Amino acid sequence: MMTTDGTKDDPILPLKLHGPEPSYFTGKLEAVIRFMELPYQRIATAPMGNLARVTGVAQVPGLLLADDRWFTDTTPIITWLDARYPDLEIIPRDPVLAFFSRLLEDYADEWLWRPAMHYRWDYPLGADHMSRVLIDEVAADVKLPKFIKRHITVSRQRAIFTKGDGVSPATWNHVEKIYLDTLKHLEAILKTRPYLLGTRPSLADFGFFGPAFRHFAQDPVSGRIMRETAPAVYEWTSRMWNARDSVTGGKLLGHVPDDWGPILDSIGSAYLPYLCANAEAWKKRRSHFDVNIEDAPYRRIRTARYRVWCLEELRRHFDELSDTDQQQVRRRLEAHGCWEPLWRVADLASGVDPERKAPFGGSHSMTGVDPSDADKQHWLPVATPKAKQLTTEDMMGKTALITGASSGIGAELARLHASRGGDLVLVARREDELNALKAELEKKHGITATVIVSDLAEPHAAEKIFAATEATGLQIDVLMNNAGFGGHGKFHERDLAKDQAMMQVNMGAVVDLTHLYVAGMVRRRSGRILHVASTAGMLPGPLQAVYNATKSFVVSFSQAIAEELSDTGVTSTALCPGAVDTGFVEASELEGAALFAKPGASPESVAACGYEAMLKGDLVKINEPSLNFVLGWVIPFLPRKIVLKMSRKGMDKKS
Ligand SMILES: N[C@@H](CCC(=O)N[C@@H](CS)C(=O)NCC(=O)O)C(=O)O
Repeated sequence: MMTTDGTKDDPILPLKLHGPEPSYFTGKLEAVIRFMELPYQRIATAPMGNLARVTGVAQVPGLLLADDRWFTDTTPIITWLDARYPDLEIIPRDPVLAFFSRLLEDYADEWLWRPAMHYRWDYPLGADHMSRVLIDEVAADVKLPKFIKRHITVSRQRAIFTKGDGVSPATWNHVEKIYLDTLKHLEAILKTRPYLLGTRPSLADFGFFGPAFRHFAQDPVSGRIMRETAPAVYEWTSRMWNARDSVTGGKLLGHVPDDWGPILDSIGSAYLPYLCANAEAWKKRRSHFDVNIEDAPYRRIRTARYRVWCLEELRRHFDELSDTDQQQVRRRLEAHGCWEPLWRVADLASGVDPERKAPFGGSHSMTGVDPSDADKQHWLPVATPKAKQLTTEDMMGKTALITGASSGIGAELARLHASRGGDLVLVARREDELNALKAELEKKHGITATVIVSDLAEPHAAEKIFAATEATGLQIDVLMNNAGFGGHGKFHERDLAKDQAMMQVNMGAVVDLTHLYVAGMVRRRSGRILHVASTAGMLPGPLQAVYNATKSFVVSFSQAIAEELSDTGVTSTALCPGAVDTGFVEASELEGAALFAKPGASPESVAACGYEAMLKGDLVKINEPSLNFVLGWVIPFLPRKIVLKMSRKGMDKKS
């Protein structure tokens, strides 16, 4: 994979590293990529939910390879890169040294996180500085005044990462001691050699570099302490940023020198006991737990599933060693009090990455947020883009399922969709009519139409339709719930079975089909739903009591889900036509009703109006402007009794 001029020729390059500049783990991975001399570009990411949708977890960094694969979680990413470029020996080839490197990396990743967050967010100097930097990097397009964005950011970070992670007046000193001791121990090491395990950087260096560079060296309070008390660490931090395989050269030591003793002691007395308490809490499914660490009383620490996995990984790395290496590692771990806590908690089962897919696919974030909540992962309210207005061209190749498609508005909707190059699933009871429409549209527009014969009055009709489209692998991009019928007469004199069937078709099937198909649309973040309701849904209907109530249900249901779906790329539109010239009047026993005395709108014009409203993502569309005015501006201001009388008049039949 090396070209003759020394550059790398690899289809995964160049890399795109997504993460904000001040991020601990983004800095860690960036240093690895720089050392490996891989071409890359860093991209600030906003909002977090966008990254979560592609990586599966709401955390940074996310790494995009040039072959379009996304990676997440620096530990497995580094393992993967190390295997791809083995000559660079990021992870030492000596198995014992490799084990300790992983242990040190893990300690730096997880145990130094708390003091790093503490210095950044608990000191006003740190919080003030970093909230300014962070909102510009990740929340520039959030439409709020900056001081509010900064306030929300600081409160959120404290709630999750300091206070929510057990930092309190009672543990403050202990948390700071972790940092001060780390500086002291690293200073002693770095006074004797340029890198932590020799004269070239390796996994342990990159692990400690994460907190050291982006947090400790740069944040105002911890930075000042580092400059004043640990100049060798300060120098090493810059050296790491500048390290390049081709110029750095150097060698790794063959063993972990004794100067690592104090840090290994701290792993035994503090980090591993914390991991054990966390693992116990996870086993009991507790969201928070209390633990005393080196006499510091940590209370209500958030349980981190990811850190149960960290412990599992350490055990796995040990188990994978040869017998002699295991003995050597064990002796060293025992000497520093690490052996017993490594195994203290039996039967770990984090369930993180059971198929060992990392770094592909999401793991778990430290905030413990379920990946399925990924969309919510921005701590500031992000202005969610309105679902895009579609043009008719956008319908090309999109499949629409239309109920009641054999005639009237349904058939016209099918014709419209086909004329825009969209495929169809035509649903109705009358097979012959459906087949005729299928033949007509396939011939005329070269689209594919699938016929499903179904009586939506049957309770499980929607499930059967869904099973049929699933079985044939048909993805429904557009759902048009058009089927429906009415009925005339006084409610108490009508056949109840007819009204029950009407409720099933007009409401039950609508809810069922929408529920079954909307999930896939949300997942794909794209979809259109059109409900053919009625102006009857906007007022009670004496002599059509159940019908108007069913349409009122549809108008209400469609609007409510439209709001729920507002940030998903899916829209729901209720079309409310007045009288239309279809078979509806006959099928609904309405011949002679005053309202239908004059000719109604043509099904073509109503379908065109509804289809366009659906493309725009309108909430409610009334096809006639005059009706729109009466229903919106007259009826609501009239006394109810008068409205009912007017409505009844429209339904009265001349005898
Ligand atoms: N184990 C992960 C940890 C990544 C991580 O926790 N990153 C932090 C920022 S440095 C994050 O995304 N936090 C989520 C948040 O702040 O909501 C890794 O190594 O990549």
